[in-house]
Amino acid sequence: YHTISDVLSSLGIQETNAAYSTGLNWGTGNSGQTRAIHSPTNGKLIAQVTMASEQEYDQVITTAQQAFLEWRTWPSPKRGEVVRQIGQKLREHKRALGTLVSYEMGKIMQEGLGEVQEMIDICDFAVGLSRQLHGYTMHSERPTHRMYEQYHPLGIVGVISAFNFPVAVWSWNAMLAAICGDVVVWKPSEKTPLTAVACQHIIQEVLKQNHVPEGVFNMIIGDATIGSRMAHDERVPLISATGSTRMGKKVGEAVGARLGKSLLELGGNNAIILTQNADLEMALRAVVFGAVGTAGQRCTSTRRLIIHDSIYDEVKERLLKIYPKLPIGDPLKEEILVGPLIDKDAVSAFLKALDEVQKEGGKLLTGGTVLKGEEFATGTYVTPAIVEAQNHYHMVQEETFAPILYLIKYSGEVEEAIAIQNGVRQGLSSSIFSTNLLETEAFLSHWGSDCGIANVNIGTSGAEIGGAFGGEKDTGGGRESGSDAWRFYMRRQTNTINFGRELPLAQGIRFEF
Ligand code: UN1
Repeated sequence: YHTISDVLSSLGIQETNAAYSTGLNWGTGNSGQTRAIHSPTNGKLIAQVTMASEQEYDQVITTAQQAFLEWRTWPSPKRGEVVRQIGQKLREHKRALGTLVSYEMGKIMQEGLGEVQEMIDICDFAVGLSRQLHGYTMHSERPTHRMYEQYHPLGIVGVISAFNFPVAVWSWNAMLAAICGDVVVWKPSEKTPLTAVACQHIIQEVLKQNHVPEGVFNMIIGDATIGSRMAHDERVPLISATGSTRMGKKVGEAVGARLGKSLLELGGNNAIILTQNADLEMALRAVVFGAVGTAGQRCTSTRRLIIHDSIYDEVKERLLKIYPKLPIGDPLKEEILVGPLIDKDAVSAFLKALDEVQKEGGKLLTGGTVLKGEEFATGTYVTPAIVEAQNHYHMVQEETFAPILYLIKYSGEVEEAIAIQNGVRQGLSSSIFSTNLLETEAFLSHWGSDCGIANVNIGTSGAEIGGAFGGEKDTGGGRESGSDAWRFYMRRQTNTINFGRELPLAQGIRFEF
């Protein structure tokens, strides 16, 4: 593609000013509140969207409710067939959508393509799953009785996604929800609405051709107001939200107050442990990808490096050789490894964190500057930073969504490193590099890493969709994508069937009259 308008027209997008989509139809918005979207890569205006009004929100929810009544009656493999075709469309448009992700969000092209690949992967996964939404059968304590459980569709799933994975997170939720017989109302991040508009365009034809009712895959443009409305809305039994812990607590509270279900995928403060038995070649590749990949804006980004003191100086020296050479710039250029941050607010947060951590005693070893010059005129390009720090520093305890890597030293056994790694409020991803089985197994044991993801000789980011994705503590406890995460998108029903001519009571209770 030569220009972004080539990309848009290859995706069939003429108008970007949509406020909502019901899968088949679009609404242009009547709130009068528009939002201009500028690319963090070059500051150019790429789209103008309109915030959906309260009335439009209600309209979408009503359409979704209607759609659910029909969609839930479709056999799951038939719903899977629709998802299969969506996967095919994503394959066709992988390059265009990946480019748009890169342009709107700022992640490098390789990662933009990777994100679309994750969408394709979850489609494949969901198609297979559509034939195996299974429950258990149990033996009854009563004669001529049978017990089993079934999973039934839940209703509307509200999906609140973040800017950093503007489209993949939707697909992890939406494709599972779809085969489960649910309908989806997606509120993309207000920072990256264009890629969401693109997704709705990509699926639209498939939905039409398969006579999927209007309202199964909905998208609504809005800010926190719409998110909050959805969280409080009893018509939405499940809210799946990705974003900061602050946002997640609000959503969880609102959904909890009405006893709805929430699936929260919140902040991480992910660490890699390097023991004296680490293969440093492998480890350094993982550390650098984890720390500067997506410019440090993944929830799985590596934020802390916990290094045994016997190898500390060597690791530090080698990182300090690699960092200054990292190619920073336009993420659409192939040779670039570090793109911009999402916006200037993110840059301020980056600078502020570095400032504060130095006040606490942290030592800035490299990076931490905002790049200047014509190529970087947006003011969103920064040099990834490495800081020597201690785990208890206030800033080290926080998730700063930017490329800052904290080096932390430990000197004892692996247990000491694990205690440091666990010594934060978040619990998303974790990793150890060691070729010593005693160390790696301790890390994976009951008393090892307390995170939802614990890797050995692999970094903290870049999980495959086949596993359940999510974390503990302040990360929110939700699990999305693979394994049996689908169960959360359904309601479980236990059925007991008496095929005899007596009515024995459970627990042997006698009740004669
Ligand atoms: C996120 O940052 O919100 O494991 C998700 C990873 C990716 C997903 C990250 N598969 O880094």
